[in-house]
Amino acid sequence: MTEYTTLLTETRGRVATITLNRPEALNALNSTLVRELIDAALAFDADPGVGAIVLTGSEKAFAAGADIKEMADQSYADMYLGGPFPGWGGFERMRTPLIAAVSGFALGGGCELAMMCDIIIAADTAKFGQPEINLGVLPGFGGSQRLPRAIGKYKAAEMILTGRMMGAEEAERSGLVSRVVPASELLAEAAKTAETIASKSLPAVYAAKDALQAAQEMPLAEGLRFERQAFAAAFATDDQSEGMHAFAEKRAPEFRHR
Ligand code: CO8
Repeated sequence: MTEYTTLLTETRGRVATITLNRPEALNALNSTLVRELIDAALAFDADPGVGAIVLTGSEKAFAAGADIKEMADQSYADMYLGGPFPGWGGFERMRTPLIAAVSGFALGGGCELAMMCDIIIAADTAKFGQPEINLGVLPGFGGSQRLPRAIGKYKAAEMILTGRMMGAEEAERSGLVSRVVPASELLAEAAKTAETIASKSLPAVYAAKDALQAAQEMPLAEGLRFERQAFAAAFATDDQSEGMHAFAEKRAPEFRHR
């Protein structure tokens, strides 16, 4: 297994876990961490033995944002060329479902990283925010686009324009997180969710993730056409046949692709 300086990785069965590990900076996303995160995530994504990935941080911080000290002296051209963080495209196009397990601060790029995941499970201690306005900038990792889609324009505008943080309960009420659990149960709950996903047919999971992504990106009519095609295409897989016959025969399906 590859050794990283800012991450811990492990695989248990079909579930991989990536733990952000820069405790001295509350997991601030510097160029090394981002490069390692993309490498680790893409390696797991390419491994058919991995059916779901849990992404987590420490008890105090999922990630307190992009590394402000590293960014402070960057120019327009530096940032336009990708700043310290080129290569996000690959991360955003991953096919394996990602579950963010968030405890403590998820701020700025940390909140945006969580929003790049498919599911966000939050500890009751989690705090989400886009405080970039306090630094004289605005969200730059997708926050101004994903946050309003998740929680609506007015709440997103309040957070982005004032920099106010949102606690876990408010985040759940607002639709930013999938579920809130006691902090002590966070990793176990995230692992359980990941194991459930990883037990399904991999082609069906990939297609469902694609369709969910389409819902974020396409107008309704186009998204519905995408879904109709994807649904029909599922009938070209042996897992569809197995899944439906197993139901009729009152037994658990034995998916070939998982
Ligand atoms: N960057 C660098 N270092 C950080 C960061 C950060 N984002 N956050 C915390 N740290 C460091 C602190 O400087 C401190 O280091 P040191 O001990 O050397 O002084 C250490 O972590 C511990 O932090 P604090 O002492 O501040 O801990 P507190 O518990 O008092 O406060 C907070 C915790 C509230 C989370 C506080 O640290 C804070 O406000 N952090 C900054 C949050 C922030 O503004 N985040 C947004 C950053 S900008 C961004 O994310 C833009 C993303 C878009 C990039 C697009 C590129 C293309």
